[in-house]
Amino acid sequence: MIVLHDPDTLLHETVELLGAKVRPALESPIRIQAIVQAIQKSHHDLRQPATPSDGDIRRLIDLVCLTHKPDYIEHLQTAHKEWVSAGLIESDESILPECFVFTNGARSVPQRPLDIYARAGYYAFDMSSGITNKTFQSTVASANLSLQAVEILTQPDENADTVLALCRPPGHHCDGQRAGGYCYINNAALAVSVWREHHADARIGILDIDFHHGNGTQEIFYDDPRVLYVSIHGEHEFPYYTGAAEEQGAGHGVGANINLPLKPGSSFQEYLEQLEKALDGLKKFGTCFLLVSLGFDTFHLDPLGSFQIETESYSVIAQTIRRSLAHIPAVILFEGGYVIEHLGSNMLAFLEGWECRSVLPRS
Ligand code: Q9C
Ligand code: ZN
Repeated sequence: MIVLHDPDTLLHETVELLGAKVRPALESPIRIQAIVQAIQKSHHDLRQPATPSDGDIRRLIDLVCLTHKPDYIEHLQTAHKEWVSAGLIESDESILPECFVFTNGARSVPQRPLDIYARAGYYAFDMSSGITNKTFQSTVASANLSLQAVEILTQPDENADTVLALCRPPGHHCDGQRAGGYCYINNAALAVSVWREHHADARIGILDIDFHHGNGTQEIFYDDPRVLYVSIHGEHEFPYYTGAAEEQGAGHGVGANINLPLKPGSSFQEYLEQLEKALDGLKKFGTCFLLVSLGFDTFHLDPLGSFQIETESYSVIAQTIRRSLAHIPAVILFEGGYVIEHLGSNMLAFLEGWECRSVLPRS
């Protein structure tokens, strides 16, 4: 498997609230380091994309702005500098929001605040998405991995059918103008935009198997009939206000959104039943390009998850996906997963199953 990693993804390090305490965020650079170490000791083809030129970055940002509002992206790029200049934080500290957009009985549409302090809350929906002096650089590197992964698939001489992008920060929680859940740029949405440059009318499937509902990805494609978003996630868990089975898409996109919530504590057997439904939906949709938002916070020991899934199960999950959607080109995007000591083995187990190295007896 071709695996893409960029050391710039390690630069972003922020804080979050755990209860009333400010702590280093669980979403940390050692997550990627643990996976890279495991990949280096394996047969997989670990690659670092060439440093993008200014023109490459401009193209990346243009593609990102098909999903995200330019003023939001500008905020990610400039807010930290502005907070430091205004004396609100030291340069090694993190921006955290004070006040989120709230309803005032729909008497007016919320406007972008003039106050830079207030803007942090305008462009976020939670406090797990702090901004540091390195956040934008890491976020661009993460997004670039998603772009490069798709580009590799479109090069015939590469002869690859799947690429894994070790994205960090993750992407599935942020929407067009709000960071949240450790996410700033939606890497899956970017991959869709890149694929569409080559195949304008493609029917694209997104299978989200992070423990959490990918509210951002759902939102971005909610009325899009050509992108099927399917998610298996913990019911009534973060981000709390989305992920119900009743959310099935809107407008032309009705039917192109499938939520498969599972009760906290669900077993691997229960998980596989939902996975079969998910794969059924993706096949019926006529998926010709697959994105997998892959999180290992479904692991039984994960501090942010509650499913009973063990390392070997990831081989079965991956093999079930691959056998069901055989020969469809795929990009796997890394999302959550917070048990550092098990991330490497969980990823290797997943890749082993994906490559169908005799995990399940063939039926
Ligand atoms: N403040 C992903 O797995 N809440 N995001 C953390 C402590 C945010 C999860 C609780 C959980 C975000 C990509
Ligand atoms: Zn997650």
